Amino acid sequence: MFWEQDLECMERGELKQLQLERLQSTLNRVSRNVPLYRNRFDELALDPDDFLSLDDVRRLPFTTKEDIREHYPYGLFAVPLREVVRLQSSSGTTGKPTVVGYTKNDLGKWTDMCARILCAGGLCRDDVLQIAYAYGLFTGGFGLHYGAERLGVSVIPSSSGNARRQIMIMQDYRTTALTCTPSYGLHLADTMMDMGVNVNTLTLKFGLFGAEPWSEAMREELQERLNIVATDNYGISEVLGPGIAGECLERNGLHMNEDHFFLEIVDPDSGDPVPEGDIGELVLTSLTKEAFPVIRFRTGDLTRLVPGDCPCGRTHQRIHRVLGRTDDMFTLRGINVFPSQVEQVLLAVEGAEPHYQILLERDNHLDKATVHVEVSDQFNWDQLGKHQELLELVQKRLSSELGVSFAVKLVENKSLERGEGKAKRVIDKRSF
Ligand code: DLL
Repeated sequence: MFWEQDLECMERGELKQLQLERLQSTLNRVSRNVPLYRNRFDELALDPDDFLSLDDVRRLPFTTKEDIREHYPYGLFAVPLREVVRLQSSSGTTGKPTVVGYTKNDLGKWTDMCARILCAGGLCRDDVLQIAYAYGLFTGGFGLHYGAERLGVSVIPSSSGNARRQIMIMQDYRTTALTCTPSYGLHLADTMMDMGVNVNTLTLKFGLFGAEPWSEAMREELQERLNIVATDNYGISEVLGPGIAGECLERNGLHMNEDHFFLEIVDPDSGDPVPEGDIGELVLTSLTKEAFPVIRFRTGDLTRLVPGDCPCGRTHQRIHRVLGRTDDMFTLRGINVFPSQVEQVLLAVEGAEPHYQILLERDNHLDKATVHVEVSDQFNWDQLGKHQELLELVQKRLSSELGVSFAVKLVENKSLERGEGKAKRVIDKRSF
């Protein structure tokens, strides 16, 4: 039922003390080893040894994705590269990369945190877990893989894609649990129907879903169609990857691994803490990371604290499922995309204008994105070959630069609506 009961059910006062000690040691480490943090502390005349209470965190400046990009690739590492044993990257970051590193100790902790999430989601060593997240630079596959092995689960590293093969594996290997994005989970349910597979003949019991926004309605659909108990888990590569927070079987909010992270919910505009229980931006500070600790990292994800004790006995604070983003980033089939990345690609293609609109839809439970791109005013619409050539070029570039495929539609010059203020780049018709 628990992976690390002593830590997961720690008395709150004791937990706060542990957090404070770990915060002090993290602040000391970053101020010694990371010039960005050292300079910021110096500018504000802050001494890490002066942090005597967790509330003092508010005196520290925020860290943003922009800071990480500016110090690409290794500028924010707090240990020499020879101590780093793993490198991973944020999803969809080919255009704007962020690289994260882990020491041997970091990997051990990450593994435990993922084991915790999987255990909270119902798994034990009797289970057979199919991991249908991508393995590679994306943190989903490897992160959960190691956690599952540590838990003693039988792991099937099927990775992402090839839905029919996934279902064949599910039948033959007697998979009892599935982990992937919720949209892929529904796609697998659809594929099962196409293949005439009756879900009742399968051995599935649990589904652990994350890496993209989803809703309660989607949970119900997944539970019903796959005949499983479906839980939500949250992660972000800049902070760790999967394993940051996850639901227990109560399915009423995600327990944050507070012995490893200090969490704040702030007003995205003012940066001030919101009243307890109000919606705001999740800000995370590492408490145990060695290679790549982050201080007050603005995740861009909107959520709120879930009040009250959880009947499961875990004392770690729960957060509500992610309710949205503070920026225009969207998640497409689990891959993060910023409209500015699309813009960069368009700017590099002759004949395409950087006036565009991205339409997001859900087709058969799979995300579909269509980029409407204005062509230059000299474009000759009568030349069919040219039309096809430009379309294919934009499509190819988008998929190779962003790591996820888009449909492309060329439209007349100046045909997309020009607003007074901010251009509306993304129309999201998916319902979460
Ligand atoms: O998506 C890590 C992960 C892998 C989490 C597997 C869970 C399972 P990134 O690629 O850096 O990392 O994307 C992080 O995805 O800021 C959220 O906007 C979104 N996201 C992640 N989990 C959830 C979730 C991985 N459960 C970004 N609900 C985050 C809603 C989520 N959004």
